[in-house]
Formats: sequence, C-alpha cells, structure tokens
Amino acid sequence: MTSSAPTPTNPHHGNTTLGVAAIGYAFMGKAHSNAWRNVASFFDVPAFEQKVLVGRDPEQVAEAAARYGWAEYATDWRAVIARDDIHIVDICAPGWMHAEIAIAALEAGKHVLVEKPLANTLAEAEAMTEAARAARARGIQSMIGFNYRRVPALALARELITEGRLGTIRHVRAAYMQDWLSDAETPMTWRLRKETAGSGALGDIASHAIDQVLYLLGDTVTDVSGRLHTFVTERPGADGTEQVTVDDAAWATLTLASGAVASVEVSRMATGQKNSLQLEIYGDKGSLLFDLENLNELGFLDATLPVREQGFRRILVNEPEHPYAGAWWPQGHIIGWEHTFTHQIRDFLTAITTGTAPSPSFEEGLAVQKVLAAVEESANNKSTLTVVNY
Ligand code: SOE
Repeated sequence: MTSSAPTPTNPHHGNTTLGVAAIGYAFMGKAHSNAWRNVASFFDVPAFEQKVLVGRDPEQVAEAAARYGWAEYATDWRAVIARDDIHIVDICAPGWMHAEIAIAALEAGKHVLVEKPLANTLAEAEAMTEAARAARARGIQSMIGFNYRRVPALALARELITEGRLGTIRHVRAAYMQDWLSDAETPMTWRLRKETAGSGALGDIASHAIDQVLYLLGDTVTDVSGRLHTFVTERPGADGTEQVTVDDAAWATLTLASGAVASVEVSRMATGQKNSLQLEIYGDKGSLLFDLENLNELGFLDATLPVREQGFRRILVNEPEHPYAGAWWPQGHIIGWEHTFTHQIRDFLTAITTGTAPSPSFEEGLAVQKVLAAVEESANNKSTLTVVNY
C-alpha cells in the first residue's frame, strides 16, 4: 500500500517515500499492521509504503503480508534491515529478539519502533538505549510502543494533571487484570518461559501500568517493594508437562521522587477480568478514574468545587478538542483499543518528519525496565525495599 498522504518536508528523507518493514505477524504484528494500514486515512502523515513483513514461517508470513497490506514478505530480518529502500523498522517480535534487531537496525540507520517491554533484561535494555542515543545524534529516531499513552482519555488525564487540576498528587492505584491464564489447563506458550518472555505478568502488563504512573505524573521512581507469584507452576506443553518459569501475578509499591506513592497490581489469573487496566489518581485538588474496558471515558472529581457539588463525573473523551479524537468520527462515535496503535504510528511518523525525538523514548522504556528489575529483585530477596538507581 502507498499512502495518499501529502508529501512531507522531511529533514532526514527529503521527499522520499518512507519504506517500512515490520518484524512479527502475530498479535502485535497484526495490531501494528492494522495501524500502518489506516493511519494515512485519518491523519496527515508523511508518505510511506508498507514494504515488507518479516516472519520465520514462510507460508504464514506470506499469508499475513497479503492480508495486512504489505507489498512483500521475507524471512530474514538481517537482509531486510540492509535494504536501502527500508527507512523504518517496526519490531513486533517477542521480547527476546528486541535487543539484537533494534541495535542492528539503529546501526544500519533505520528509525525503530519496538513493542514493550523494551527488552527481557536490564542489560539488553541498557545496550538498546545506548544504541538509540548514538543513532539520535545521527538523526535516527526510536520509540517504544507503550500504546496506552495514546488512549485519548489517558492523554487527557495527563493534560489535566500537568495543568494542576489534581493539585499535589498523593497516591495512585494502578492495576492491570486479565484472566487468560485462569484455566490451569491452558497450554504453555513463549509468554510462560523466562528465556523467551523475560518475566510473566510483570514485563507483559505491569510494564504498561508502571509506564502510566511515570507518564501521568511526569515522575521518577526512587524505591520499590515487590512480590511475584506463580499460581500454576506446570502446564501442558507440546512434549508433556512443562514448568512455568515466570510469574502469574505481581504486586509492587513504588515511592516517587515527588513523594507520591503508587501501588501496582497485575495478574493474568484474575478470573472474569479480560483486559482491565485500571488507574486511580488522587490529588489534593481532584481525582481521576480510568478503566481500559471503557476506554472512551474518564472519571474526574474536582475537589475545588463546593462539597455539595462534588462527585465523580464521567467525561466522554470523544469531542474534537480531546487528544486524537478529532481525527476520527463525529462526537460520541467512540473508538477502540486498536486506535491507540494508529495514534502511535502517527506520532512516530510525525517525529521522523519533524526530526523531533519521539516519546516514549528508549530512555523511558529503560526507566520502566529498571522498576521491573527492582520489583523482581525485591521479590527474590524478600526485601522490603529495593532502591532504583536512575
Ligand atoms: C497480553 O497479555 C497483552 O496482549 C499484552 O502483551 C499487551 O501489551 C496488552 O496491551 C494486552 O495484553
């Protein structure tokens, strides 16, 4: 597909149509492909082309490429990264592949978007951040895919907090609850092996919750107390019973530099909860409530009003003046989970065109990774506090 968007003035690429390669065609590859396919229909973005989709299985990647609008498919990511007609590499492969591909792509002069979490280990995340810094000095951009920053209601929450509408924030509750592992007979996947996933619910969904705490408050973490638990330690594998080597659920209390305290609780065994990222932010002038399962809504309590007029009110975050919303449908015609990926691609392309460093950067991904590592350290040592060294 070639987008019909206006030709960009691109400091790095002039009038070149940006060639895009995506690596991975499973769940995240599908979500990103959908965003690449739609973004130019709704937002003004530079001209780009969905050139090539990369995956390991030739038949499956060929089918996915045709279905998701990619001009070609390939099985060798190294050969794709070496191509002159590829300017952007979108990494949707599992975490254990992130560091090698991202560093190679950045060194080859490609702009890189990588799915969360940044990597499976702190050492890999640090190496990636170093490569991103060096590439940025050459005008090469990089971004991590914390897509929930692009939920209009959460972007609005950030605006309200930045404007001081909540006053001094005292505490935050962040919970991310899913139940796709509730059934003890659910078979093994790469997400349940430490060597491929790095961690369980911790890296997969606490990464989102922690990123939201840091993003919404514009804060940093100073210390962490954590706990991890695996409820089902063995599951059916292809060759018999296999050991689960990651956590099913994680808990953490974070102290923030501002003095605020955040509790983070995540589980993939919260029976009945499908994909519920819940955020509660309490300040001395107001409070906010959000649940991803109702992502077009933000609850806001303005504590500066007379007490008899207070109470949480529901803002339907779907007006043209709300972040991202004006590009979609007339007011009240709500959007969904997949739109957050479209917003992400739009922001990434805009950053490339304008030559501005996109956010969340690899540095921001590394900050989350440090907190994840501290939760793990605290849980393993059964220590009450692990200091995060920013
Ligand atoms: C699986 O738990 C998962 O798909 C995460 O990997 C995503 O990042 C999250 O958006 C939804 O849940």
